[in-house]
Amino acid sequence: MELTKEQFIRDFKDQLHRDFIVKINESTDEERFLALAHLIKKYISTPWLERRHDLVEEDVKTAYYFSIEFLPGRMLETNLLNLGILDLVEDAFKDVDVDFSDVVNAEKDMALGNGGLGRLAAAFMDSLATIGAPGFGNGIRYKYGLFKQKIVDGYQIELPDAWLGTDGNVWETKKPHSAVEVKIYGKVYLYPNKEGNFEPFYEDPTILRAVPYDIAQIGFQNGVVNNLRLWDVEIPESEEDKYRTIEDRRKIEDITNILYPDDSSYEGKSLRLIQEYFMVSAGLQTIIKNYLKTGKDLKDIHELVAVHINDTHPALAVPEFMRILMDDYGVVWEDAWNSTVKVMSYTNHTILAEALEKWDCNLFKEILPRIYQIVNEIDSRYVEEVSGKFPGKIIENTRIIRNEKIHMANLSIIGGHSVNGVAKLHTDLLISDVLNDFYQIYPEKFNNKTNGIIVRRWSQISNPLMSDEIDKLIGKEWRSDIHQLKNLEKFITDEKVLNEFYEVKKENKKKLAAYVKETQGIELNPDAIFDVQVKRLHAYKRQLLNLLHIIKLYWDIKDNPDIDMVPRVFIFGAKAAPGYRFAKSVIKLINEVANLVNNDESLQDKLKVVFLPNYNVTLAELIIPASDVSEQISTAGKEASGTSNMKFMMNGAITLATLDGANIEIKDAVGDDNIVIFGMNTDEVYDHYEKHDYNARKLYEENPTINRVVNTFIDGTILNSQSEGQEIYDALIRHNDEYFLLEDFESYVNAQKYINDIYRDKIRWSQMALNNIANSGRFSADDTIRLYAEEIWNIKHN
Ligand code: TH1
Repeated sequence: MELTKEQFIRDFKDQLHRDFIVKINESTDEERFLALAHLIKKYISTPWLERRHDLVEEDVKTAYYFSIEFLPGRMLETNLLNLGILDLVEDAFKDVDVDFSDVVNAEKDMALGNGGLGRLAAAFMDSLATIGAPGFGNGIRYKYGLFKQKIVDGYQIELPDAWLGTDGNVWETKKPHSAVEVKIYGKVYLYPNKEGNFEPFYEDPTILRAVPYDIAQIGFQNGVVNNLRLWDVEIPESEEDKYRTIEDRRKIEDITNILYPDDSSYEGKSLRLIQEYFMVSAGLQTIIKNYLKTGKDLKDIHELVAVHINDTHPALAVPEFMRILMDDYGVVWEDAWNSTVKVMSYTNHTILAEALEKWDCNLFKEILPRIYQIVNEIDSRYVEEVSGKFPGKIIENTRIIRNEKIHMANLSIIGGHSVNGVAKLHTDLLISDVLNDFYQIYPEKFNNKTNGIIVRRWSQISNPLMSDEIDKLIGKEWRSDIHQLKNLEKFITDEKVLNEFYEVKKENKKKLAAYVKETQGIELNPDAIFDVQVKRLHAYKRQLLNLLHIIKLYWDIKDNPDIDMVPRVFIFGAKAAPGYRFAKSVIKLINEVANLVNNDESLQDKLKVVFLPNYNVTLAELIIPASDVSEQISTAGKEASGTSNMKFMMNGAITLATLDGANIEIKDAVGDDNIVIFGMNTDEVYDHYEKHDYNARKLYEENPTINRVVNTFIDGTILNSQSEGQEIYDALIRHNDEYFLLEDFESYVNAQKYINDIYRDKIRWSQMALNNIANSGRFSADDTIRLYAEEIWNIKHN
């Protein structure tokens, strides 16, 4: 946008004055942040408003991305960058003597997501606007985001994240006039009407008022502003009489109170099902109403509307779309179904059995009686359609209602025209294994869309030193055309350049070290290898394998204090789902091993272990630029894609990985010499499943290193964690080590030795790092979303 520094300073002072009646030098950082955010909203209000009008008037097909999670983190810098005024504002703040980073730090993370799935949804919002595509988000305005994690005595404690405070979120705009009603519970009777169709009659439903809050999604320097719509619940005025007590009202308000803190798993709680329906119903009602403003026929709605189901949480979009078309607008089943399948598309994000949503029929019927009828009908028509054409077993496996459960993935696949996985390997496994029965029936629906990241956030915003260095070498065009990063390959043998990148990394490590010193009181040596694993805590991600190796190093140094190794700092960040016992025990053990290691002077600072509490997007922005080693060590076949792996490589960290998820594509991008791979591949893992021949106890008994490391959990070496130590020991030995840590252990140890050795060769290491940066452009979410736009939604973009 066109703006001079002087004009900006005037606007900003004016805004502060009007919002808070203060002068700039008397204002707090919080006031400055809010005023700046208000000013941004003012700058974009015209394109934001026009965008919707244009879309309604111009008959442009629009994609609606439904997701139960959105995890944008902070938005101030992204918004300024995308408006093209980040440098100008930083400069202006220097002129008026305000520390810009203090203003940035006044913003709370918008943490309406658990991990990769929510972050991906937020990234796609940015990318949709950036490629100029008409793509809007739909989600829930949770009052509390993902819990704040504190570590007390080594244990995870969860505290509420009251991110809205008393004044709400600065970036949002409430739209009370666009509220709609959503019905749950009650009974539904079908009565035949004059036309011979059935009309539903609701007896005693609970009526909810869904109120939208809109958040602008600003495209990167292109004048486009899309919209993310988050729904909040209220009690409708007409229903006030029914809710006399605080408890009664709370039952309703609870619906949008909390984000379920489970990543890649689910609990069949009725409140979650209500959340899912609430968001989907409110969103779809609005979409259909807006479509009707074009004056077009409802049976052609698929020509202007695409609805995306981000994992199965919004899968009720399928029957709800049918319901609205039929019950509210009188469309006949066949036409409604034809449109629904063409409108809907679905992304699968995991093959873990514990994450696949299945709702108990009785619970479902009680909460969503009309939707239950429709799902039943979809199911029987499906069976009728495929019977005789496919083996009975395939039909049984793919139907929606089975064993008194509603299978949400099956509903999403049958009710849409596209199913995609999120990395090549993941899609291959869907096709060959998990969804193979569906693949036999609908091969044309299957496609891959490898995840991506907002490269701008993970370079320009979070790693300014590296970005300036890149500017010096290849100019600034890469900031808007990420594929130009490839030009860095020219410098791969330029020792001066390599040294400069090494120094940039060291500066970033010092910054992180200062944070660790300040918050944890632990001193870190910036010449040590910073070896990082940050992600949700889950058994399949194998933080425990990392810990086993740390314990091995501990014994190595104890046995041989003169051991020649590059000092190593292991950094963890991980939240565990509050009810996930194993994960919480691993956190406790990491913290106790940290205590053991960090307080043992005989280790001479060769080894440090740091667990950073409350890992979130903002902390990631500090940690990732400071990392040397990126730990991506999940059991092969289990991590659908991973996205932090992409962020690390683009910040010049070396990936230490199994052949899992997008790690495989990172390997393809950088070449075998610029990544460190270890462990079993997916075939080998599956082979164990087939042959039932894995024997963890044997490895434990026969391999002395494994024996000693595992015994460390129960022999009293690690203090204050007896029961956790026993639990982990049991998981590995008595319950046969579900994720094959012990089988991969040796190979992991060797890979770590290799890391140690190449790190000593500063030039070699820096070459690997630079190669990673140069080849990271292919993981841009802008490119990923272009493929969604072209191949799934059929919407236009620039
Ligand atoms: C994650 C996957 O585990 C990860 O591999 C992938 O990169 C990311 O999605 C984005 O595609 C998932 N998160 C969730 C969260 C819930 C349920 C399933 C998944 S899969 C709540």
